[in-house]
Amino acid sequence: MQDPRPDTPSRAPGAPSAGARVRVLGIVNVTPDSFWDGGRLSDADAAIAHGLALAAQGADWLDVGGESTRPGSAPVSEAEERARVLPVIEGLAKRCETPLSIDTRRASVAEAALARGARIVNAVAGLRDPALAAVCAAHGATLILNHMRGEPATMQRSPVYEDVVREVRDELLAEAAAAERAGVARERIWLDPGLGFGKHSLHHNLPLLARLDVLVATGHPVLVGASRKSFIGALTGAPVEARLPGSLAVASVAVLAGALGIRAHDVAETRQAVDVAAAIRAARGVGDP
Ligand code: HH2
Repeated sequence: MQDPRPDTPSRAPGAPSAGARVRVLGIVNVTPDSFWDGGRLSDADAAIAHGLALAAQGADWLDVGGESTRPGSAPVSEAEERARVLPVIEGLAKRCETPLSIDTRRASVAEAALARGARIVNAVAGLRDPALAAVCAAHGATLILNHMRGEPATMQRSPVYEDVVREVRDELLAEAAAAERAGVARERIWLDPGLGFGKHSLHHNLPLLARLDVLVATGHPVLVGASRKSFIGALTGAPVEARLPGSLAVASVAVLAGALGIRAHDVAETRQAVDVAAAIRAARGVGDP
């Protein structure tokens, strides 16, 4: 049976239902400088074709971004960001049913994308642009709140936390409450620990994954983006082109901990890993002695 609200998981607050479908967000970066796929999609037509291919591989949502947020990256102008993403959103909205997400820091870009058919806002810098929440509310959009400490240009210099798991949860919950006050329905607000965004490779990213249950226990759906990120390289020595196995390991662990969304470059492989992990999670409690 078709899910009547394909961009919102059906689950009671407090815990993921065992059978909830885990969303795979396929990444469509229309950027010259993203850390893995930068420059591959040279124009809107190439980006649209890539998005359609990811949808065919099993992406539930397509996440279109026009500004790299890799550590050390420089911001792009609003005009440039709009020119990169809006034709792609428009083209994909015409050609496929897969819900589209706009990965942006700017409320103005989110608004323009929603007006052209996007249904989800991936607020990669959270509510640093506070107008983002009202824009989502006005469009009935789903809002992904990603945790970011500092700015991409400098965020990896020396991030400091006393208790990274508690601080990330509390900062995300404060933003979720602000989004609710602006009119976004609670069940449409997703939380993302923001792996690599102002986080030390191992001291911060690993505890956030090991205690993902703390975010899941908030009752908000949780999304995790680890695809090919540098902490996988720090753990394994693998260069970015060889980090798919580590990315699949993180996706599986996150799903077992209750994540309901995984953001990924490699959709076919991630789909399989996520479906297997979700089936194992659903079998908890079956056949207990
Ligand atoms: N990671 C990146 C970008 N957007 N959004 C969410 N919600 N969670 C993430 O972990 C996340 C994100 C960075 O990855 P990528 O888009 O591949 O690279 P770049 O920022 O260099 O474009």
